[in-house]
Amino acid sequence: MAATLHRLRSLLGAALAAATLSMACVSVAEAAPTPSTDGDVGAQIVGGTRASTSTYPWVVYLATSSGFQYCGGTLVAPNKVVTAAHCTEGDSASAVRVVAGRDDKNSTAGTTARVTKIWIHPSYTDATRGYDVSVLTLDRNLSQTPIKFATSADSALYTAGTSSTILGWGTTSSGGSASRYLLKATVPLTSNSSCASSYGSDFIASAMVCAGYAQGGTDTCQGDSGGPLVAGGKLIGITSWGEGCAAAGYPGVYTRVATYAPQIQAQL
Ligand code: 4AZ
Repeated sequence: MAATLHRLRSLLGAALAAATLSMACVSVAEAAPTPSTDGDVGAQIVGGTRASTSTYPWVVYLATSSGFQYCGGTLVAPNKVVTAAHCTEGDSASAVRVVAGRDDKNSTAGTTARVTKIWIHPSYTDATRGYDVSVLTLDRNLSQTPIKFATSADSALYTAGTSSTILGWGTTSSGGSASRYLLKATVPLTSNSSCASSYGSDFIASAMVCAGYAQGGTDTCQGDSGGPLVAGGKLIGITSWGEGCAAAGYPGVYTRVATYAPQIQAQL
């Protein structure tokens, strides 16, 4: 199964391949419609709609030094971003940029920060083994408002059926093009037993939480990794992995933030 899992490096790999081919610029713009912010036109993340960083100020994206967006992240303190370990594995801090306050990747809105430190959970090896969490320290305090993250006191937020929000600039279909704009969607959390039925022993309930409709159609996708899963006004998950995107019977899998709250807190 692991060979069919789609993760962030597919997008960064595309960027690096493009650089190798000496393309002057990697265009991430879609020819697709450009629905107005918070409208309901178009089908994006997969099955989502446009959102504004004014409404979700803590959602950020990770970019290469040439500006290519390859992952998401969440501001949890003025100079700290939570993302996925699989987004930062092998990176040097000096190569990573964090972009805040920019809905449209083809704009210069908001702020681009540099990264001075990358912390990766020391037990991380592969997203399907858990520990898919990383904390970035920025070179400045951002003006955007951070969000609180779930702790062991927030177990109620993980109840099956809880309505959660996913956000990102990733692809709008599995293997498709990345979104030019920030997109959002609402998905219900699944039960642990349901997610175990989907993914077998790759699903580790203590380390992960799943979200999506049984019939599929709405999900995070490539390039959304590292971004937020939010419920009850808190960061409860980090976009991590899944079998394709938005497929019936295969919900998205998210790092269970409450499990790693002590390690995250120790980085703040
Ligand atoms: C990715 O590659 C990715 N459908 C993120 C989430 C999911 C699949 C892939 C879940 O970033």
